[in-house]
Amino acid sequence: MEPILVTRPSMPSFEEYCEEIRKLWDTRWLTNMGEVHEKFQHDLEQYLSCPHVALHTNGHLALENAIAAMSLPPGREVITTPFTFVSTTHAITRNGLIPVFCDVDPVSFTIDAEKIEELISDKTVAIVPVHVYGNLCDVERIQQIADQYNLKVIYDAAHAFGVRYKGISSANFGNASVFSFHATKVFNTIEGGAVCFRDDALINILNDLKNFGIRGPEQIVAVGGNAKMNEFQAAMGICNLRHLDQEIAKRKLVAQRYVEHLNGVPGIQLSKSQEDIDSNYSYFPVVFDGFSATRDEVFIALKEQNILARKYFYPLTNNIECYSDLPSAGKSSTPTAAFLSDRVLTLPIYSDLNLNDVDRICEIVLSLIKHK
Ligand code: T4K
Repeated sequence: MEPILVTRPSMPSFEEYCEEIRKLWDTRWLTNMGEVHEKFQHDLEQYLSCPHVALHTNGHLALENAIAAMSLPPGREVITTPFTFVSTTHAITRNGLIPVFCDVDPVSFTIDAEKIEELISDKTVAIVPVHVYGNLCDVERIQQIADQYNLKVIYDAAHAFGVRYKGISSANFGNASVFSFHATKVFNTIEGGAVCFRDDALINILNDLKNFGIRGPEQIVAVGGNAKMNEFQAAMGICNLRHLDQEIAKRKLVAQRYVEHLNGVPGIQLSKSQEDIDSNYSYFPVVFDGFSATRDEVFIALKEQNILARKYFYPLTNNIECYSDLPSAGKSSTPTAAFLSDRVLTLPIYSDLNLNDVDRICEIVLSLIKHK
């Protein structure tokens, strides 16, 4: 039997993609902000109702550049969470800043906004919260705190493309929100990412950061790198954007099927839908706490049947070797994140996952219940 992976990229038909890239054989314009790039950027600004989108070659470099664009003095502190893909913590650190780990909320898996203030010191310059699994952070409370203490907010929105809060797209919160368009995301450009923002002053800064600081053939104004999205990536984005709403609707059916089977089972906690938030169902996390089998036993039982769930996010980023010297390193500073990280398993979810396969996955999980 074919393995079932945790995710499977959404793709347009072969013909639709070929149609979109056909013109590149005539123009021979393959990268460096060509026509396809410009069209895709415009399409996204419309879709997200966000005035500015800076396309990037991947989500990680988009996040690094979004943080760099805030011109934060090196050596200062940035409050973030360890319950994330390691990219978040690396992006802060590679900007010469010091991550300070805040615990997460046990229901949303996102930063516990009520624990941020106690971590603010005279060195704090920014908050990098992470929207997790399609759940959004408490964007209103975070903005209040940022305004009160004069802090920048850069959202790692890698999991939140297409998510809306009170009808507002997740692109519009904080000083910048950063998406990943990696193959494994709800919306992909093969690899890719974007910084979304409202402040006009950031346009040139981000363009410089992603294109060597080049403003013209003989004009280099800043120390930038190379993080440009190429035309083939942008073409994939144009195609996938056409189908995104349908893809999310199909994911919702998969998520609902899991809920039908697993909701209310003792020892199994599912992610609760958040008030006023339209999710994108990007991941399906299940917390095994007091279930007949541990998270790792469930993981193995599924693997034996060729079903490859993933432990997103284990290990926590404050528990990996390269961050062990940080003052806030170690699981003990973030007990809720540590608790979740040891117990969470993200089950396979993607738009064309067969509902019969969801039934089978749930059967395997439920077969582990030991009747006394
Ligand atoms: N911030 C957050 C919160 C993130 O989650 C991420 C990325 C980032 C920042 C950085 O954005 P990017 O620079 O990546 O744009 C995967 C993804 O590579 C990564 O993008 C993602 N988060 C992370 C949560 O998951 P791995 O190491 O688990 O990838 P891998 O290769 O094991 O693939 C996962 C599953 O997807 C496998 O079961 C196979 C399947 N797959 C994978 C690829 C690449 C496919 O079916 N097709 C494919 O092409 O990191």
